[in-house]
Amino acid sequence: TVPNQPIECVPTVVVEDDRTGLSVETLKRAFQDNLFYIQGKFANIATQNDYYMALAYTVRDRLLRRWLTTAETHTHQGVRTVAYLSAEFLMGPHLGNNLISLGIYDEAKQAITELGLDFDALLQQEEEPGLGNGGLGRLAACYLDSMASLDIPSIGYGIRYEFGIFDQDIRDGWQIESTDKWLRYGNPWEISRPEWAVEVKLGGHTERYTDENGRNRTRWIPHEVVMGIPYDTPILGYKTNTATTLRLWSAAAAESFDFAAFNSGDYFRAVQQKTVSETLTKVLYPNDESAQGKKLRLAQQIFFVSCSLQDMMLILIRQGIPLEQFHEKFAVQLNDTHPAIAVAELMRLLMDEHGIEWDTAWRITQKTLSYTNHTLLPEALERWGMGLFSTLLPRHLEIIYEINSQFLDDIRRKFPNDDARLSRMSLIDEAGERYVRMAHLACVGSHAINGVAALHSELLKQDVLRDFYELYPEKFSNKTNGVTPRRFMVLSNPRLTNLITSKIGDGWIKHLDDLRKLEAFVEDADFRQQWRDIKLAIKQDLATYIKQVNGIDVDPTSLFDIQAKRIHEYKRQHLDVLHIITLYNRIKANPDVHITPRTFIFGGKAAPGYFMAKLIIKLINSVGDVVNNDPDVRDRLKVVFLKDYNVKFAQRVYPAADLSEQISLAGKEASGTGNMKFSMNGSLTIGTLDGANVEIRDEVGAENFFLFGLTTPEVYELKAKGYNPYHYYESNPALKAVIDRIASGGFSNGDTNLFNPLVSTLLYKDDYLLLADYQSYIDCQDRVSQTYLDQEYWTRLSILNSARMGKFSSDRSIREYCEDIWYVKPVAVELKEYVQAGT
Ligand code: GLG
Repeated sequence: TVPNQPIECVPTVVVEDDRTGLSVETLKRAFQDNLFYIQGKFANIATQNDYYMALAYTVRDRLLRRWLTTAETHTHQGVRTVAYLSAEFLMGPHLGNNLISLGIYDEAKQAITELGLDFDALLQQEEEPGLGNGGLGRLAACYLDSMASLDIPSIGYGIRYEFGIFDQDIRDGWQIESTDKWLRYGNPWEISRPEWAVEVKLGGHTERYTDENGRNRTRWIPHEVVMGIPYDTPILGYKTNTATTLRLWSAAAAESFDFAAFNSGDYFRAVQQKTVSETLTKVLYPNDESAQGKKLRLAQQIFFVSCSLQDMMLILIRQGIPLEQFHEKFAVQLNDTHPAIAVAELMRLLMDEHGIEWDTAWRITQKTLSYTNHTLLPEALERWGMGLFSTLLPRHLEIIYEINSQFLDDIRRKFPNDDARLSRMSLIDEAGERYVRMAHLACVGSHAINGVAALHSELLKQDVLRDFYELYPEKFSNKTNGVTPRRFMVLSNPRLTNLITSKIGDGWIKHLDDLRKLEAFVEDADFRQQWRDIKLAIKQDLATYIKQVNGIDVDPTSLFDIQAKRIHEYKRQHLDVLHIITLYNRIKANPDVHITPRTFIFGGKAAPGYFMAKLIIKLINSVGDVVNNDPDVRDRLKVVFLKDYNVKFAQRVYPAADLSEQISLAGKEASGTGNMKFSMNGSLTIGTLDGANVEIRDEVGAENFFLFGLTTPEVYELKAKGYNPYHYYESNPALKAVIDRIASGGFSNGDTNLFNPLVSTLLYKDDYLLLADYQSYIDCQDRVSQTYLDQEYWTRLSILNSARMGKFSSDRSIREYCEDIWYVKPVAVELKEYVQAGT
């Protein structure tokens, strides 16, 4: 069906019209047009969602020319492209961000307002695509924004989960999960491309055969074939013409009907195959930082990896580029081990499907792939039981065995007579039940391995990947995470953005280091007053929201102390709770004691099967019930758990914080990225020397950071010499009183069982050393309370925190990946004769 004459799709001269124009009048007309022709409604019966959709389509139209021109430019110039493979992309709502990137936020707001509608309500109407758990998925989203903004040819590949991360409700203090039906009312941002579908094989067995050239080859006879349908979403860079693609794969049955069954009258069985296939991309696994070894999860991984690699090959084949050049045209980044099966799959495709010899295929594979590790937690390191692996991926297992045998030979040559090393490094864990080790596979098959903060990268080399570092030191580097200031400042904090821009211009939005220019205004009392007024107004807004949703009155002038992130024992939300109870005990002992008023705000989801994390949520709410309602407290302390923390909500929360809690046990949090988002928005940090906190403190200066707790070497040392939490409990009366109040039912109406699992874990196990860090944390919090009393001084620190966060732009991270790992250069996209973004 290819036309004989190529059709000229891109007219050379384009007149601004209702699909492209950026003026208020044009936007209004376009909106009304879309309401009528796309939504099919007259205004009098249109719902809020219809209005949202009409606006979304209006904005999408304005992305399309940039998007298509980007793809065309890249194809035409034969550029090298970054393919970012990630099982999670936690994008957050698209509408506001696209308006910012196009530079028409104010125009759109005016247009919608003039039509008599509530613009903010329309932004809120968007169901965010929650296709990720937390930091890892959000990092992928920030990196797409930066790659587009820096004009880096790139594509994000992932999974189009029909149900993303569950919605969280709180009932009687407990987390209740419900299905995230984000696609219910349609998704205006995506375009499906069924014509580019590919097939993925699963199960079955392999066979040897001799090809027409007399070469021994392998073919895989699968048990099942599933189709992958790509859905594309444009990701426009900030005020540039480059729009990158997020390509998410959805599973479908290869044949919707099994015709044999259909003809024999078994209609039900005929349709069943369809249901089974589609299950593959139904739901995101809601476990942050834990690997669970479930069959469907492995199927999801091979599914999206195979679809993506085949897609890249088709892109080359369509252009007549030989696959021997694969590594020259694509730099494929593995976001954690979830896509690590790419090592075996790329080998398989090159050899079995395209007849390339092993040695060439192996060279291509290693040059193409690079691997980012995101965790040191042993429970998060993926390994797959041999039984499951061989049933689902028989051919990949053969390839992995061959890679392993050559790899082990290599180690034998470099480290003779070191059997312990061989078994530690093998791709197969042979101790007891056999497993495939995905991190090892990723390390062997990649040319570059990186951690996500300086400390984390060091610990990888010393600890988790030490043997690999000794074998290939040249592969290792650090790439400290970053976050996009477009979403997390410009979009979510317009008031602060305008103030900053009024002083230093808007260059900082693309060159975040420019924020340093704010330091010149620290001694300007007017500026400090404006800075404070803005923070107060934002806190007032959050207070209104809290009143609406939680029914709790909070004082916007109190210190907003926020911990918002996934709930996990290593992140130590319960250490924060121990502090709250400490203050409460002080009040109970002496109601007139001086207390700096504080509002403790928590947000975050717990993995549905993670009992301790869910109990921590219950504890926070139970402590809140007591503290918030005790007349002795006199409203000086308030505890709020905000339900259903997600990107949309995070955007409200970061700007409202005075204090950001980054209190993980040193050596456990790979980087953290919320720490960066808070600090950029002028929050101070209380934190341990963990993850990127270390670098944040280096940047803002020790005097602008509330540091407490053991360092990583001290943690190792304490554990080595035998840690006894009970000793801390016995010897610290304040700590004992806190634990006793929980244990004795002080927050559970006298029930001593409810929180017993938490209490006894702390007293007798305490893997995350809460009791060891308790006193240091409390002392530090007392310094925080003292400091907050001097508002002028606090404001100076707040300004300096923002001013010194330049390093933590994801633009900086992406530049480093481009230079050291991907070797990819920016490519300008020209629209010619056309309205440029942001003009
Ligand atoms: C991980 C880590 C975080 C890190 C994030 C992005 O736990 O510390 O900031 O990835 O690299 N699993 C995660 O969310």
